[in-house]
Amino acid sequence: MQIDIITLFPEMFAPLFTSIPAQAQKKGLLELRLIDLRSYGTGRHYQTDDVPYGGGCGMVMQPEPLSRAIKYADSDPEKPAHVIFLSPQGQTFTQKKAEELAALPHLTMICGHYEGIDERILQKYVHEEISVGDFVLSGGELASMIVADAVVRLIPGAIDAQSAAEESFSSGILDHPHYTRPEVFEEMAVPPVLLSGDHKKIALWRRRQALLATARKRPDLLASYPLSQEDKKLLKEEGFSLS
Ligand code: 9D3
Repeated sequence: MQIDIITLFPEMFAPLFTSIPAQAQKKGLLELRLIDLRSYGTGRHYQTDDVPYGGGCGMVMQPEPLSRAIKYADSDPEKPAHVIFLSPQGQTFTQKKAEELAALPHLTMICGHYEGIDERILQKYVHEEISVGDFVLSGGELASMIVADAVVRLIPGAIDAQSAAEESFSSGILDHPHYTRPEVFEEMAVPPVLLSGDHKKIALWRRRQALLATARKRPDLLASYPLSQEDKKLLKEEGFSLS
């Protein structure tokens, strides 16, 4: 998979050269390109922004440097780019969207700054606008890293097969609690079932804990989760009323 990120701040992207995204690049599963928008700027000062038509405060990112950068990113007719603009006005990013994007061969993400980008870039080049949530960031860079990280770990081979299987099995509910050594930490013991060696029993306990944690902390998730009869019985026993 190829991911391009068009940005005025390529120095912000250390997280994508760490951990799982770094390993995915080393394994050849991912080709990540940071495209420095400044180098597509106009004139001796490589200008990339200008004052807004109609007046008002702040600056708008000019269309020409962006179109030059997008054309560079999307120059292989064998691998057409799906172009995303990170924007507070986009659809909110979800795991479902991450799965959709991970199936594509080529993503190009545009990071905005200042008041935004010239509308004609959206009109002609952008396929989709994505937000990462209803809060205000300083620009699209952190948002693009969130999208890239969530997508990269879904590329087959990027995380180990067992983690991927467990994650997919339990997706839509929260994780169960985790414990490691020591057996007693500051007077708190590890739940004995985890020391029992009974793998069937351990799996059941973890399922129960995951469902309970979800009911307690994120009841909104349970509403759209396909609970089995067994799951429902378990939650009722614990005093959760299900609608
Ligand atoms: C100062 C301009 N603001 C007027 C209300 C609008 C605005 C434009 C651009 C506010 C923030 C930004 C920068 N944010 C992003 O580029 C962004 C973002 C976000 O702020 N929140 C959640 N997801 C995203 S994706 C890109």
